[in-house]
Amino acid sequence: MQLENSMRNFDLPASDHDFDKASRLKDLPITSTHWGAYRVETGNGRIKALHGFEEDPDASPIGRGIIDAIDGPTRIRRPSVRKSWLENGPGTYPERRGAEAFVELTWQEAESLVARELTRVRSEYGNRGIFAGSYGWASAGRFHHAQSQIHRFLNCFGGYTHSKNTYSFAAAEVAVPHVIGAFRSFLPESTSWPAIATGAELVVAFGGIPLKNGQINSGGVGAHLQRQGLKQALDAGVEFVNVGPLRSDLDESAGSSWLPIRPCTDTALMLGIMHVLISEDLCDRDFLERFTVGFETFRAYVEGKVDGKAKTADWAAGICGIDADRIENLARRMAARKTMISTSWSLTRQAYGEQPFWAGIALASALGEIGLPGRGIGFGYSATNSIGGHYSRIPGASLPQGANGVEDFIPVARISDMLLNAGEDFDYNGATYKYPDIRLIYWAGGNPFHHHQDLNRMLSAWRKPETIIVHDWCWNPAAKHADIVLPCTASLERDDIAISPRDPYAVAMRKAVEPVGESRNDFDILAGIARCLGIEEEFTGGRSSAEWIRWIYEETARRSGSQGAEMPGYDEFQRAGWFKLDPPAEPVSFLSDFRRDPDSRALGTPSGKIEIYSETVAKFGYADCPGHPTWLPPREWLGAGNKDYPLHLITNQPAAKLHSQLDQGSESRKSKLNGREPISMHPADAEDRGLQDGETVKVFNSRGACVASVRITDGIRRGVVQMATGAWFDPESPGRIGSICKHGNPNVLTPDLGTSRLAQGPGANSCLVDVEGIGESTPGITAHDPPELIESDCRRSRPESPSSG
Ligand SMILES: Nc1nc2c(c(=O)[nH]1)N[C@H]1C(S)=C(S)[C@@H](COP(=O)(O)OP(=O)(O)OC[C@H]3O[C@@H](n4cnc5c(=O)[nH]c(N)nc54)[C@H](O)[C@@H]3O)O[C@H]1N2
Ligand SMILES: Nc1nc2c(c(=O)[nH]1)N[C@H]1C(S)=C(S)[C@@H](COP(=O)(O)OP(=O)(O)OC[C@H]3O[C@@H](n4cnc5c(=O)[nH]c(N)nc54)[C@H](O)[C@@H]3O)O[C@H]1N2
Ligand SMILES: [Mo]
Repeated sequence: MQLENSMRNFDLPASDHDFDKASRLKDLPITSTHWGAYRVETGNGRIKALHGFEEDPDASPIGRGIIDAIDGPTRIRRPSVRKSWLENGPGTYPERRGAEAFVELTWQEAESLVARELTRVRSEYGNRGIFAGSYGWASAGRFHHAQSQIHRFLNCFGGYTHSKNTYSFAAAEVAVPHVIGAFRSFLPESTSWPAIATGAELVVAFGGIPLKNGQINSGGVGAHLQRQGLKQALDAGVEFVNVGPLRSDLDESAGSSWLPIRPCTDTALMLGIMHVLISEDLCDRDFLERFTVGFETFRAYVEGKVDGKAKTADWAAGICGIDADRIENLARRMAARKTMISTSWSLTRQAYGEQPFWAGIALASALGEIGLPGRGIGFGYSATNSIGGHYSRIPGASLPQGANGVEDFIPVARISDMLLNAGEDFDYNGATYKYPDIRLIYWAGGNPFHHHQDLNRMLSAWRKPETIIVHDWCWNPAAKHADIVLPCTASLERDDIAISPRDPYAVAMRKAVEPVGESRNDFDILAGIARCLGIEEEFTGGRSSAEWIRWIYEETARRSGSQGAEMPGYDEFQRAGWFKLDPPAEPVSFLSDFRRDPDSRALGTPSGKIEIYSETVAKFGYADCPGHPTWLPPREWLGAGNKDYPLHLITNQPAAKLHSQLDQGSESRKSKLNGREPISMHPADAEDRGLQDGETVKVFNSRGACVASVRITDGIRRGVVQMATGAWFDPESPGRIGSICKHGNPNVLTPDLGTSRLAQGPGANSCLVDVEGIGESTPGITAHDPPELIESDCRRSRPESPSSG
């Protein structure tokens, strides 16, 4: 059975005979990653194996991907500068970014070069000319966290233009606080799996409960809990409904029913369900009265009093592609049974991505079960490992960032807009702002050539700044498209500490191997540049890495102690290697306090209640985000009748890696088909195009094209195709805008549109394409080849520290 664990303990002994091996593993140094904690086995100065942490019942194989990648050909070994930038100065030949050789410098040269360039840009354009939103997941580890480092460094230098919100769920981050008072701070309060097992009878999961995503938690995972949580609920007899274009979004052995909805139409389905509840008098009127505001305004819209269109099950069926009787049936079952609604984060990453979460909250309110044990609403079960966990959170301290002297910001996914439209206005959450004029981009710990949409548009935006500086450990497309590349260490090459507010484990991450080449910790790179700028003392705070790590632990222990949870002393923690906080006595149910006492535990909304209609949002006057949940047909969806691009492309998270990280490693390479990203397709759509399983195809639309390998499956809705994100961008003609990606990065296809004027979040999942066979003419893949590297004169005459790699 799939649920019985496809990947558990992949390197741990299977039986008691291996007890000796198990206890031996416990003596190995421990580390933590966004995909789990591991015991690290080394030999001859190299990583030999990563073994799942003994506390983890469901260790992720993703970790193995590092073994051949850490010192493989993609590793960046020396500070490197794009040739014509070095020869001709900032701003020259920006169209050669991604297509040119790099000159390898000494650290000393590189540090003073970066310091000079930062100083020049600041004096000519001010600090707001520097963009260091630097979005990205980097690595686990509380101290060597790239964003914390770069932000602290630039704050010491006077500041930088920053970015707000995330690619994960920006639409919810901005919209949901208007509805229930908060969003992100509520995620750790999600109703826990044990509460669902005992309190719910039915879970309706919009976007499913994808266990592949539960492998991950930002900042580190002690023990994976999603598979067990789901199993516990199934064993207790809870029924699951998977509403989504992919059957595999909910474990198929769970016996769940599958409603293969058209992508981007969940709001219409929810409105259809709502209409049934209203017309059959199945709403919980007491709940609506006591705990919400604005239901009557919303109800008038649902009943068609506003636009003359009643949002009946028939109306919804015509939009979402689920039969009206199935919609009615589902609505009645949701009203009759104790129901939990889960809304996948993916629903926010589409045009009008604010609506499905707002509609989901309205629906859960109409059912009247918010705040009851195991019922109500949850945002994204198994989107990451932490959602639905029954555990206590460690109140982790982080590296102090200082204050940013620049107020300018962008909503994170408006980066191309900013670069292409300096000085122009943009809307965001009720106000209007101006895009600053960016001259220098500084990125550490993220990969915009992974995460951003419409990469061809981004390539033209990428030509605007005079200088682009990137810290990374591997020659991924972000590094290849930079001017100055500074090689950082991988997390296994440094001591650190893993603490996340979304996990009960603290892990003493141990340096397992020496840094490859001349790579340095981000902290040391920035300290070196700070020295050239005369701000070293300010940046380091007079502490070494080891002293900072101790400081973070002791500050965390102090906070934890003041909340009544004692943590061991630092030396004891280091000896043991890890520590876990005891779980709370009672399973958590989201908003149970509010339900118990709506007056003293009022929500942070203007009314203190759930705002099904928000006067605040209504007053913003945004046609693309009105004052209550509304069906707004996107430009690209299956109902658009687009004959040129008739297939809806879903670009979801990759199962075998985190985003673009370790794409070059063994686990990710195994997930590819003929070396390229697979594209899943319904048999009927393949037949229409005469395509065979495994065939190489071109996926294309008006924005771009990529090569992929077809995987035929009946586990996908007809008319929908799916490609995971994460394949490194690999243009056939580097530097040329519009060149086909040979490797299958789907962000050459996705639209660069803000979800709405409210949140301006990314809208990747509203994307139409077509697919055709390309026969034998398949271009060779070069995604994982490093650029051409040239040694500088200075390096040749004075080689620095010996290279180990
Ligand atoms: N089409 C489409 N696009 C999407 C999504 C989607 O669903 N569809 N999802 C979006 C989402 S939710 C997200 S969160 C983003 C993720 O986008 P990112 O977070 O930008 O992706 P990562 O590949 O995790 O990039 C992290 C980078 O940090 C580097 N790194 C690791 N450790 C260190 C370190 O210690 N120091 C430094 N300097 N660098 C380090 C890694 O090598 C890697 O290049 O993608 C978004 N993009
Ligand atoms: N293995 C792995 N796990 C990860 C990550 C990773 O890169 N790799 N990334 C992590 C990060 S940063 C994030 S933000 C989370 C994201 O977590 P999610 O947002 O849950 O991730 P996705 O895999 O993009 O989407 C889940 C499913 O939603 C479905 N879906 C897409 N569009 C629609 C729609 O319009 N309607 C419905 N009903 N369903 C739809 C898709 O079939 C998809 O498989 O995942 C985290 N977990
Ligand atoms: Mo994300």
